[in-house]
Amino acid sequence: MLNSATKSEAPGTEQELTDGFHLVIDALKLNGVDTIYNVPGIPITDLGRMAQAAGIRVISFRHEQNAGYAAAIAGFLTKKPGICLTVSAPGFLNGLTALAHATTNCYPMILISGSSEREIVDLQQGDYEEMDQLAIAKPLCKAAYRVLHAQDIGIGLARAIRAAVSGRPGGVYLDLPAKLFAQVMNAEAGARSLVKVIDPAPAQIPAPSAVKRALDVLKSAKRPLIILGKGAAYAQADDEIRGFVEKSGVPFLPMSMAKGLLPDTHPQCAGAARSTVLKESDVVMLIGARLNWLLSHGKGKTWGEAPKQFIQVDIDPREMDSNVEIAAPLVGDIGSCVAALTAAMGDNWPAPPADWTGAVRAKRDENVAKMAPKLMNNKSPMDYHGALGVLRTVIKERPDAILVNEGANTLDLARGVIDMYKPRKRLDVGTWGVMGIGMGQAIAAAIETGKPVLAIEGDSAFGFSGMEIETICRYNLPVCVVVFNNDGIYRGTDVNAAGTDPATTVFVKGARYDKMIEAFGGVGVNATSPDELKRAVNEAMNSGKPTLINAVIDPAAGSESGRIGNLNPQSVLKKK
Ligand code: OXT
Ligand code: ADP
Ligand code: MG
Repeated sequence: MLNSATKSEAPGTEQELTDGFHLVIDALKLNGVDTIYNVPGIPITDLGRMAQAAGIRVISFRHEQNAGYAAAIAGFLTKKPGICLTVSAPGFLNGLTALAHATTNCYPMILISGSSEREIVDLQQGDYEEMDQLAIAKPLCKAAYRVLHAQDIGIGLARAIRAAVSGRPGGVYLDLPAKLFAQVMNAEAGARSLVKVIDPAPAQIPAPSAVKRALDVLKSAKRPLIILGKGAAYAQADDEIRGFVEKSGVPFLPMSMAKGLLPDTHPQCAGAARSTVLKESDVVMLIGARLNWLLSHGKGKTWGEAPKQFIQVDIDPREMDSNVEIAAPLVGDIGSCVAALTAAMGDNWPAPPADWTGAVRAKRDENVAKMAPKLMNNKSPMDYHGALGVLRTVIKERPDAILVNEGANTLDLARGVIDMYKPRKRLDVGTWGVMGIGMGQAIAAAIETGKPVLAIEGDSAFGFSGMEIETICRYNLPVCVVVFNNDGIYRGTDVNAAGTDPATTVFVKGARYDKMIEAFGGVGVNATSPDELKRAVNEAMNSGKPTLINAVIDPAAGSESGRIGNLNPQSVLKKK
């Protein structure tokens, strides 16, 4: 129902009025927006209050970047744009990193920021929080719009929604100057100006000839491989994807956030034989995954000597040939593409050569067997494998729980050790490898799914968003944060030989992160062994109480930059 105010004018000419505040809220509600992630302040404090009063869930954070990461991952989880609301200039800039992150990761998100007065900003006369926000946002997102008149609020939001979710999803900026909120107009005209976006992300059906080409290449393979990326997880075409992969019989490799699309324990899963399948395969089908740095750009040592042909399924035609030649581009939405592939395979699709699938399975089993004993150790202080062995069982017993994960060693080892069983249950640092997504993602995951959340955080990674544990306690969310405390970034053992300052990568030794959450009424636990960790995490996941566990990890256990130390430039001069 329209929110409106009555204004008395001359007797007998009373009319129902509305204003910018109400129109923004009505437009959001009309388009099914039920949650806003925000930090209040001038000029949007009342917008948040009024949205809450109108039945939208408004989650207030301690820092806009975390609200932004929450909105971004809400977009990934729901296929609807996640909404982040910030104040002008500094609040806007704090939210902007998350908007750029959403765009880079293909998550639909809208950053709505209040802004200062155009007349003053454009003459650079020093308004309160003055900044030309639209110009700054433009290069960092998929689209950017400003609304100057109340009657354009409906259209402005419609444009933002379509831009965020259609085609390749991404971040959109919507600039709402302070003056707009108080603009008044006739309530009925206001209601008519709102737009309900019909079919915001229309199906994009692939051309039959492109489907045939892709299948011809796949059929010709002696050593085929399917790589599933987070675009495939985003598409919410879980049954179609599983049906296609199983019908093909081809080994599949899930990228980090595609883990669980099919269970990591599926007989065709090649996650534990990664280097082998990348090197040895002759035909690689990418489904919602880009050939960026995470796949070594499709070339070089990682991919071995064997000549390769690539099939790529993606909604963005410009992704094709971005790094190497794509023999069979298949452009369309993943649900439609995969359904078309399955249909065109017919009933007698040949299984891939048994020597290939057998070799992949053997390599996988060998790696899994090699890792198994490491996961059973009960060392104190813990090493990564001992601690992760416990958490692996926690997720196995609760396949519906959401796992959030960031850090370097904490990220890379957890990715390999913890099997996922269901789609969109693993959320992590994404394409940029960005630290700081942890608490924002954990909060949004709890809010959007209602499921318990386990956040496995390096101690450095946690520090980027740690203050949001107050938010977790305030909203009483079922989030268990486990801080892998190894006293530093990668390791806690570096020493500064040149002076008394600590080395650049180390933190306060023996810090007790568990004490932080106690300040806000949450449960804090110090765990020094896998047994203690197991007890504490099980209790937290069963009770749903906000919990932070300080997991004491051997400071010498990690390696520089985890699994990507090779990306560090090396000085030709001797290290001082
Ligand atoms: O096949 P092989 O033999 O090769 O074996 C592979 C698999 O087959 C096998 N495997 C298995 N074996 C057995 N069983 C199972 N189930 C199994 N599964 C797999 O294991 C190996 C490895 O498999 P994987 O992981 O799949 O393969 P690989 O080769 O690693 O894959 C390559 C990649 C590139 C795809 C993968 O490594 C990847 O996805 N990497 C992402 C890395 C990433 O994004 N890292 C984060 C950034 S690092 C750095 O930048 C950090 N910073 C700087 C900074 C950042 N990032 N952001 C901001 C805003 N500011 C600054 C900072 C500050 S990290 C960091 C903090 C770090 O300190 P913390 O305290 O937080 O963390 P700690 O390190 O713990 O101290
Ligand atoms: P990963 O990091 O898991 O490899 P990327 O983020 O690199 O995944 O790639 C995701 C890809 O998925 C992007 O190229 C994007 O265009 C594509 N994509 C996202 N949603 C869809 C969809 N619904 N249909 C088809 N492709 C999609
Ligand atoms: Mg650390």
